[in-house]
Amino acid sequence: MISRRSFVSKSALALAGFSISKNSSPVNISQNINSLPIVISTWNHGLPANEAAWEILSKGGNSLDAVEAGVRIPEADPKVITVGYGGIPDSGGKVTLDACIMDEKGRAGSVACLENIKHPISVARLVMEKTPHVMLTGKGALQFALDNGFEKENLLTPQMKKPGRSGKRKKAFNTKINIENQVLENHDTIGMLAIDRDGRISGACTTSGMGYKMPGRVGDSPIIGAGLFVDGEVGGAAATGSGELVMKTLGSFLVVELMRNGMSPTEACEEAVHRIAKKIPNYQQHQVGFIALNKSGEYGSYCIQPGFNFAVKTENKTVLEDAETWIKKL
Ligand code: SD4
Repeated sequence: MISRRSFVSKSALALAGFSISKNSSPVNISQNINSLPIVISTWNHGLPANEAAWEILSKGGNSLDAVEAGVRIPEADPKVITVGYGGIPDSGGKVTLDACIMDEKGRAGSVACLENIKHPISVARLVMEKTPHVMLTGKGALQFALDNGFEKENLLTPQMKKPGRSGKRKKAFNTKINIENQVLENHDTIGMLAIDRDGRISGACTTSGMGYKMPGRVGDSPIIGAGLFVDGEVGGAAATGSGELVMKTLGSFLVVELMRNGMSPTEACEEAVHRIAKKIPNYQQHQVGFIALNKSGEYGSYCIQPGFNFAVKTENKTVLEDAETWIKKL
């Protein structure tokens, strides 16, 4: 049965000239809901990240350059302890980074378990642009970065070395993972989606991953289709939260496919969260949040439990919005 919100939204889309398809042909986008350009990104560190992206978008620049420049802001900021430099280490005390990037042509690049490089997103972009591959990991990714002029840096900040943190390290990650209200700092990957003035959509996702994770663990963030997916004909989606849940449901790809078949961004994100709730036992002990942006500039988001917000920037709007949540419905 179709919900009222879904019906209203689909009717509005139909009136706005969208063709709503139940098969896999792309949504026909004939009108912009938000003015372009537009950029959206996860969590409150998305606000300064969006500003950096906007610098490029507002001058008519490419969304690919914009998302890279945008997410480099939290990557370089030691106060953001879940992305890049200053990120929470793994249980062995090492900061290992995951990132990926994708453009409207379906090109994609990714790095996983990368150490000692402050801007994994820029390495991911080079993987996309300079290699025949999509993903490089660990030592190979580091070597590739060094070969391309990146410098080796110590990413473990004094704050992350403090003795008070060793207790947390011992607990590691073995029981329940990323329970938002128990491990407060254990979230905050940045996922960013942008459409430039020419209608090109790109996305980027970068993280130090789950805090105190097992050495070698890779989450959803560098996995194309899980942490991020972009289809130039439809839109894009990005995920944050417990990566394992997103990987098991290929969340971002799912959101984009649902939009292709006529759902609004919010409805698509809700359905992806619903899929997790249906398939994954104990999902209530986790947080997962999705953001999505369709080609028309319409955006939306949805998460498992309260607490997830995302930043939006357009010509007329600079806001942090709370995502709709699933748990309140139980
Ligand atoms: C991961 N999804 O490594 C990342 C962590 C994260 O909000 O986004 N937390 O599983």
